[in-house]
Amino acid sequence: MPDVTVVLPCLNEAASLPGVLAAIPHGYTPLVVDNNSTDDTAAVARRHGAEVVVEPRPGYGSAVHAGVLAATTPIVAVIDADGSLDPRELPALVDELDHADLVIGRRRPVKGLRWPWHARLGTAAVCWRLRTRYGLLVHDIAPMRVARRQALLDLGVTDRRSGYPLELLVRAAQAGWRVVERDVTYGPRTGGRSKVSGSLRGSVHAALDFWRVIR
Ligand SMILES: Nc1nc2c(ncn2[C@@H]2O[C@H](COP(=O)(O)OP(=O)(O)OP(=O)(O)O)[C@@H](O)[C@H]2O)c(=O)[nH]1
Ligand SMILES: [Mg+2]
Repeated sequence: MPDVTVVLPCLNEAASLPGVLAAIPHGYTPLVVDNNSTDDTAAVARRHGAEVVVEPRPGYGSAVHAGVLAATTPIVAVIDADGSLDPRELPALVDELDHADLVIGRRRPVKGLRWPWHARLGTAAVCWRLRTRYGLLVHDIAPMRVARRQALLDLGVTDRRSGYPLELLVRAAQAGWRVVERDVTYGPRTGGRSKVSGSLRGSVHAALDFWRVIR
């Protein structure tokens, strides 16, 4: 059984967390990074058996980085805490680490999923750039990913906002990492409110962050 920490960056995800934590594979360690939530995220996480790390610096990348730093296992996984991705699909990604340095999920929407057109278009544009400029054969922006912890830290990703996963991909390409993409199921968030694609502010921030990394 590989030793894996599942980092869950959270900003007000108390509603979705119980279901997400219940789906963490047996033997994997859930680590919730609470990033200034104003709901019960931290208490709910503890009640459902997760370790909680508090990261006051705002931003998705801040939360992810704090989680990877706090993890003590050789392998780390990162997954959204909104219930849209299924932690039960993580072991299949971890298995691929035999022949890869970074294994990322490619979101395949469930039937009828509302996935805003600007989010799809943004993802497609960014991935086209990753393929043509960085030679990475990817079709999604690594919404769910697994890697070896120390190698990930050594890569030195600096973005602390929404650009984190993209910068990770760019640096992985530059470092000659073997990056493997695998289909994962993408459903609706199971509670709480959207911070990125479902919000104008979140979408504009994400687009600016993406552009900074990829231009
Ligand atoms: N720590 C932290 N996490 C964030 C921040 N913004 C988003 N997240 C987390 O990143 C993940 C993705 O954000 P979502 O709000 O689901 O964005 P989305 O997937 O575009 O939108 P939905 O369609 O509602 O799922 C979730 O687990 C959020 O809790 C942030 O500023 N800080
Ligand atoms: Mg989401």
